Amino acid sequence: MATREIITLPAPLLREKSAPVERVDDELRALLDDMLETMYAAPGIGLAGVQIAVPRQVLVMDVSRDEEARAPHFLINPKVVWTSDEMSTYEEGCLSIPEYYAEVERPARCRVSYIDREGKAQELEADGVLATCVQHEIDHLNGLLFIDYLSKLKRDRVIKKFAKAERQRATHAL
Ligand code: K1U
Ligand code: ZN
Repeated sequence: MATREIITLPAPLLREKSAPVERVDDELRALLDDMLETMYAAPGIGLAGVQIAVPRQVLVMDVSRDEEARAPHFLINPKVVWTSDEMSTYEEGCLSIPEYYAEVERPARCRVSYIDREGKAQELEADGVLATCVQHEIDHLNGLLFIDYLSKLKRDRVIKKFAKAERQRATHAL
């Protein structure tokens, strides 16, 4: 297992749609293991493949707050098949938008179909932070970021701040 670099705004890849996985094999399982290690090291509660510059439909999550009782989820080709009418608001963060947090409203519960790491079709019924997290991660697979749910004013301010930081990094690297 290894940790990988997490790409951040304004990386254009974050706006790309990820490709479906065709085959679940040892190479894919090694990728999922690296993603989990990267997520734990960050630290975070979720990570999509595209965030480590692998634009394939894979995500990992662990919303258990207890290091002694880890509960990792590995989802391949996930699809939201049902969402509740009831909504809930959660203060979200994103490892690709470091140190920025904002409240986002999403369906409070959802059901997601996916392929597990053994290649078997499964469904996940999620509520609470798991429902928020799985929707946030599936958004990544579609090139969406949580800032897209904010007002244009707030979103543009964040994008501008990260674009400026990137320009400064590029200038100092010269
Ligand atoms: O996808 C990501 O960028 C990871 C993101 C997931 C997420 C967080 C909050 C709401 C929805 C989705 C993160 O993990 S940000 C870091 C974070 O939330 C956290 C870090 C350490 C302890 C607990 C939470
Ligand atoms: Zn994110």
